[in-house]
Amino acid sequence: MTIMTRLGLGASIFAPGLLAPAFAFANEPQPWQIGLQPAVSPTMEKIHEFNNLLLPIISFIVVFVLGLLLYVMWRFNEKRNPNPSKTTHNTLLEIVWTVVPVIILVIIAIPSFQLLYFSDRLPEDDVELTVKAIGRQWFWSYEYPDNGNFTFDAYMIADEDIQPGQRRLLDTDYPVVLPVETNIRILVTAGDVLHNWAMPSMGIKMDGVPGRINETWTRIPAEFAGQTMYGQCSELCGTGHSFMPIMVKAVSKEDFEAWVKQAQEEFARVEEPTSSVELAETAGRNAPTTD
Ligand SMILES: [Cu+2]
Repeated sequence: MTIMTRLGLGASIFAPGLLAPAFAFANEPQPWQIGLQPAVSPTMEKIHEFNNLLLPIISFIVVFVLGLLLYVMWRFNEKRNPNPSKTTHNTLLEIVWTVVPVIILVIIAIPSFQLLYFSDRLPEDDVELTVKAIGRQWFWSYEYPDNGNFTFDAYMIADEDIQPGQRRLLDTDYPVVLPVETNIRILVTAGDVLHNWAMPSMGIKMDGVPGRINETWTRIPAEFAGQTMYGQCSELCGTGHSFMPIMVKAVSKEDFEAWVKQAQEEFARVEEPTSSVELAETAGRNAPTTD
């Protein structure tokens, strides 16, 4: 299949988004951005909340320690304090500076572990759609096992082929299309070396390991239908590491059904799976656990 036919299919479904990018909001890195991207998943919403807890704590600690340092430099320098105290122990002070950090760490650890387990995986019965991302040097392959198991590759648009409105180093020739308001299980693996499927606005950063399948999940709120999210491979995987971006297009459930129909024809499998990862799956090894 040529790039042109892929673009043709993409354009037929996403013409408004492709041709009039001014109307399409996109979750992507912004120039001089220091905060987090808007949340496009329950996990990312919780990461925002966690960040809002951490930010005041770390800010206070930084200011407090800086203040102590400045005070010590001012008050106890050689000129102002020529005869230093010979004190070596203060039991109360030592207990306080041990117990207070422990309390702070516990306050951080509880929501941290809650978040870790929340982002880990969906209960098996709640999965409504499974999508598999396979990192390769240097592009991503995607499989939709619930929808006829069609598969396609997503390559970065080269600089010389960039169209107005496309993002350099971020747009791919074919986006990963995901429906909103759907519990989506995302499986990540790799065909050659370590890669990492990272989508900041969804709070996902999942290693793709050859011969293993990692699992995570997302659920895109309805208001993001029609919008595009961008991410990048986040595990150094070779010279093309910077050039295998991830482009997710969120669509309504109806648009997803329509896209699946077209994609099934466009991306129908013509050959048997041959990669080592797929062979391993066929042999029943390394399948995601379903306990
Ligand atoms: Cu990679």
